[in-house]
Amino acid sequence: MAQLPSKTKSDSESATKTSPEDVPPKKCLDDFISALPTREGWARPLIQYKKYWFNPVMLKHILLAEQAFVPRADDIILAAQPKSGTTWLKALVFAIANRARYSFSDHPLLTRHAQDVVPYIEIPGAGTGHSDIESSLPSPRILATHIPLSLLPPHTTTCGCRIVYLCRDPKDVLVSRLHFENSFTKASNISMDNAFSMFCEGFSPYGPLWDHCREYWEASLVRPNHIIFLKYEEIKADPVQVVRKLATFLGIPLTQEEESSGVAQEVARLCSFEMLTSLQVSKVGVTHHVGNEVYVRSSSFYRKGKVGDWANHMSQEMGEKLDAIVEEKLKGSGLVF
Ligand code: PAP
Repeated sequence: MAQLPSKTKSDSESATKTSPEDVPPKKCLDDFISALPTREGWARPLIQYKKYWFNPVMLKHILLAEQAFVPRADDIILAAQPKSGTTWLKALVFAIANRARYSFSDHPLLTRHAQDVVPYIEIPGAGTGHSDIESSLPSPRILATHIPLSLLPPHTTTCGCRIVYLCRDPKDVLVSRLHFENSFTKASNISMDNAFSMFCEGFSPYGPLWDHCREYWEASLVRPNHIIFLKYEEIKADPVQVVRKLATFLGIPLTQEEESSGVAQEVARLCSFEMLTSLQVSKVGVTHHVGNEVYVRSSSFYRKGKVGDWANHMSQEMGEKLDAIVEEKLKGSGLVF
């Protein structure tokens, strides 16, 4: 049972909340970012901005989004700490929101990468990202983000839009992160021990993980009609039930007729790890272009898709240590993993 948070939303947000005045003009962004603390260790150096660590290219786009992104009351925003199952969530929400539009046998998700059907607020390219293209998307938009709640563009949490936040056991996030980092280039060879130490310090892309989760968790308790907090493990345990829950949260609950014809089961099957990884579009090519700055192999978004794979990569003792750190950091919030 969730306890009420010890801090109110306004307390936790005001601690780090950014505002457009804090962000330098576009032409000065590179200088601004290069003056921030930098640390190496992951495949690319990370920059610290207001307690969170970012890839410098991403940080620039987050700051640009801060100035340019205009949220709409009917937006659906999918938020997650990276490697928590964003790809899965994108597929699920896209399929739920468009279920009247597409047949399951001839569905866009069968030919388009799940990452590409929902644009990121902070990642331009592939038709996305705080650009003219994004602002011209028809309502209701489905958008994704890894941006911490306290750094979201102004009014995103208060404009009335719905936010779906997805978190995952931090141990599995770490293992997924390590494999993802080591897949960037052949030269990337970060050890589990190093990744573990960095992660335990809160030093990881969009980390500390616990602050990221805690901000959305606390906001979801304050505004449950606008922010829903999900766990990867919960979707794994009963994807069909989560499809129903998401449809209801989004204001488009499944009808009796849809229940009878098995729509929730069809959505869960279409978005399953087995289905998505069987598709050609998940096996070849690249996705996520930010100019030429960032690209990722399409296949890198799928690895094992399991709960508890951490135990194959770190010792029991390491698992317990990370659990204890996370528990301590989340103390008083009511959020537990
Ligand atoms: P991102 O942060 O780069 O967007 P994200 O999709 O959040 O990645 O996380 C990737 C993880 O979700 C991978 O976990 P793993 O490394 O432990 O295997 C990936 O396998 C998993 N994943 C992607 N799609 C699905 C799915 N349909 N069902 C279950 N897990 C999935």
